[in-house]
Amino acid sequence: MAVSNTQVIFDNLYGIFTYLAIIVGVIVFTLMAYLIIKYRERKSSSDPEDTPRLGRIPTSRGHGRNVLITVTLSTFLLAVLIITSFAAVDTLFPGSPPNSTWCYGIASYNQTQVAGQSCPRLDVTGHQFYWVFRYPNNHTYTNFFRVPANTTVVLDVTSADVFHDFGIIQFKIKTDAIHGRTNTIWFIPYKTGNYTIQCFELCGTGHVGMIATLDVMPVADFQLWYDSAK
Ligand SMILES: [Cu+2]
Repeated sequence: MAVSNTQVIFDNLYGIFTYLAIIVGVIVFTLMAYLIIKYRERKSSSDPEDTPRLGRIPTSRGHGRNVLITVTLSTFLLAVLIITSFAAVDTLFPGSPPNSTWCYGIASYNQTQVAGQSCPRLDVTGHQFYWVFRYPNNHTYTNFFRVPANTTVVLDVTSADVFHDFGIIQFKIKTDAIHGRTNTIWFIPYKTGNYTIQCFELCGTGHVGMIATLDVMPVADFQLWYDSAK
């Protein structure tokens, strides 16, 4: 079962690349084997009429149709890959994060408006060498944060010092954390449990230990935890 919508988006994209690669690979290698066998050297072989020879201008070999077919197919394949890739990027990094009806009805953390609707929206700050998560109620947590499942979560990521890169491994998303700049990412977690956050930008001697945990909770549990947070 998928753990987040972002995982689904990347898995689908990866699937398209993989299946197209398999189809192209099978066609190319089958054709190659067929041609190698068909045109192999035989005792009776002689060079065809239009074989290039030194000192003779090559004649047209009349393969225009083959060229047209291969160029058309390649263009089609590349168009599919380019369009699906840009569609995925456009979904994950929109100008403004998407809305979610799931955000309704949980009043206490509904403090941030995203295009007319509320979602849990946290400030994430990278430090050498830890992550700080700030909720709309100004409570902060180090190397740990919680969100409700099946809810659009929006993270505004920045850095307090050098370049970091915030990534949630299982969700397959990450973004640079840069001082003086905010990069926004979003996701919908589907499955409760703990997930690993890691820094993906070599940021100093403690970089390797710059690991945090995301705890995805059932909505009601999250509500209780959030309301009791002091
Ligand atoms: Cu770092």
